Amino acid sequence: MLASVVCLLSVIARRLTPLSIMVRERTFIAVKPDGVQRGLIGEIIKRFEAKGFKLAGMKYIQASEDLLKQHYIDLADKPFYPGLCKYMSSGPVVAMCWEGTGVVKTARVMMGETRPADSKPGTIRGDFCIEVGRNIIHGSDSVESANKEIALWFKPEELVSWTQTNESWIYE
Ligand code: IDP
Ligand code: MG
Repeated sequence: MLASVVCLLSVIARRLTPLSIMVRERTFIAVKPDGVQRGLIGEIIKRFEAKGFKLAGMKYIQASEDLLKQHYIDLADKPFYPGLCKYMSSGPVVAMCWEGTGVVKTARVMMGETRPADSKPGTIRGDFCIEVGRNIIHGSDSVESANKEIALWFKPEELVSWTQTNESWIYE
């Protein structure tokens, strides 16, 4: 019952709200240092862009080990944590915020599994890498971690709200 009321309200809200000002879900994606070194920035961006997701923020930075320690804080007790933070801060990364309906989950599907060997061909990790410690891309694993990661990597003014003119060809 509650679910159908929520569904009805969201349908009404969609009818009343112009597509361009609806805030859709956001996720944090990063091309890791190995992805940058291997010349895969364009290939990765291309997939999200072609899918129909909207770029809300992007920066090219060499992140500090402190930022990476914070970013991967949930993995602090893993044996690979120090090496992971070092690898991630060893060269520039492309940090991005992508927006769209269901983008958190869909981006994870597009990325493939954490272990490239378990990733299907057609996914980013399935197509371009071999080892878990060199898996070229990061993507948030939930809406909650996406919000935390976006706030960690971007100041609010670095995120752009803009109208994607082809939106009505991507969403009904
Ligand atoms: P995810 O990137 O698919 O979300 P997580 O479990 O959150 O995977 O791990 C974060 C990152 O830590 C992985 O993308 C990978 O680079 C690294 N990592 C995970 N497991 C291992 C491991 O067993 N050895 C080395 N690095 C690992
Ligand atoms: Mg993760």
